[in-house]
Amino acid sequence: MKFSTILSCSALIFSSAARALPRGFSDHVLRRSNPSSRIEGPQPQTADTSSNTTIQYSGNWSGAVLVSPPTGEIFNSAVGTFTVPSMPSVNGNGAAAAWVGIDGDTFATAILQAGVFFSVTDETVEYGAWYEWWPNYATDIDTDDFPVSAGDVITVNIDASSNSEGIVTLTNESARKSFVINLTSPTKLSYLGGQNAEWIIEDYTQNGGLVPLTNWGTVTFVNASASTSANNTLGLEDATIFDIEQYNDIMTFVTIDSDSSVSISYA
Ligand SMILES: *[C@@H]1O[C@H](CO)[C@@H](O)[C@H](O)[C@H]1NC(C)=O
Ligand SMILES: *[C@@H]1O[C@H](CO)[C@@H](O)[C@H](O)[C@H]1NC(C)=O
Ligand SMILES: *[C@@H]1O[C@H](CO)[C@@H](O)[C@H](O)[C@H]1NC(C)=O
Ligand SMILES: *[C@@H]1O[C@H](CO)[C@@H](O)[C@H](O)[C@H]1NC(C)=O
Ligand SMILES: *[C@@H]1O[C@H](CO)[C@@H](O)[C@H](O)[C@H]1NC(C)=O
Ligand SMILES: CC(=O)N[C@H]1CO[C@H](CO)[C@@H](O)[C@@H]1O
Repeated sequence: MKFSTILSCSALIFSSAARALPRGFSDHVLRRSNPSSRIEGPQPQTADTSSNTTIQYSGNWSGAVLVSPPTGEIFNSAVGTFTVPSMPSVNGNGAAAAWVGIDGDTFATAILQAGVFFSVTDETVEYGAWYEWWPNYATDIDTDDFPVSAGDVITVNIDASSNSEGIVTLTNESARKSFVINLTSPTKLSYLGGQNAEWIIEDYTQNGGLVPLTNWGTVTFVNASASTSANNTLGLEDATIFDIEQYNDIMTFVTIDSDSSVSISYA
């Protein structure tokens, strides 16, 4: 696990010394967001025939993915805003994570991503912000520094300054507080390709196993877009919809509401 310098920002000053051991690590909770595990072969037919949107099934990911940048360009940023959901049901333990990222679908050797996890244990809901450059584990952001609760409006900015460096910014729009961190690729094998940009709710891995998926109701990413090396800004119009399918059950329902918005529901 690599530690990077932490930018101070207008509202919050973080001390790297104070964060030498993030809370998640001291608790031995190792979370990891994974590349999409696309499910190929015969697929259930739930496609909305009134549009030409492509639907793809995954064991892990639901949401919207821009599967490739325009020819000759690469994605170098992705942004989106969502409201942290209140869990509609706390019966049964489970979890999920909402995040914005670059790569990890067809470009499977890297993901630069950040977001919020929500986890239900014994009828208690826990939220936390995190960032990750896959294949590293997610790093939990100390909740004393960046508390997350249901109803918070969070903007996630993922900026790749090069294929091996990136800046992750999470902003609490309600409080105008930001958390900013510069990250570097954990290995030479995890340089970014800039081939995918995505807005996802994921069934993530914790301590080596997939968490049971919790019911988050609906999460809508708004003001969602990705930018490219040629300064093009792309919306979600041509995005591929991803639904989570496990054991032949489709667990999610995803709609692209507009060029800047995707809604992801637990089905
Ligand atoms: C973070 O990255 C930006 C852009 O590359 C750079 O301007 C800034 O100095 C970096 N900050 C730190 C603390 O390294
Ligand atoms: C779907 O694609 C066909 C062929 O390209 C086109 O004629 C039609 O207008 C498209 N439908 C929508 C809803 O975009
Ligand atoms: C966001 O702001 C709201 C309102 O000030 C506050 O209750 C909440 O704890 C903040 N969350 C974060 C992540 O800063
Ligand atoms: C989306 O962007 C518009 C225009 O910048 C802004 O007015 C609005 O507050 C944003 N929505 C959210 C939920 O942040
Ligand atoms: C993109 O925009 C930045 C900032 O305006 C500019 O410095 C850069 O040259 C532009 N790149 C291209 C490929 O147009
Ligand atoms: C259920 C499922 O498909 N889990 C997958 C999540 O993603 C990782 C990495 O791609 C796979 O190893 C898991 O099998």
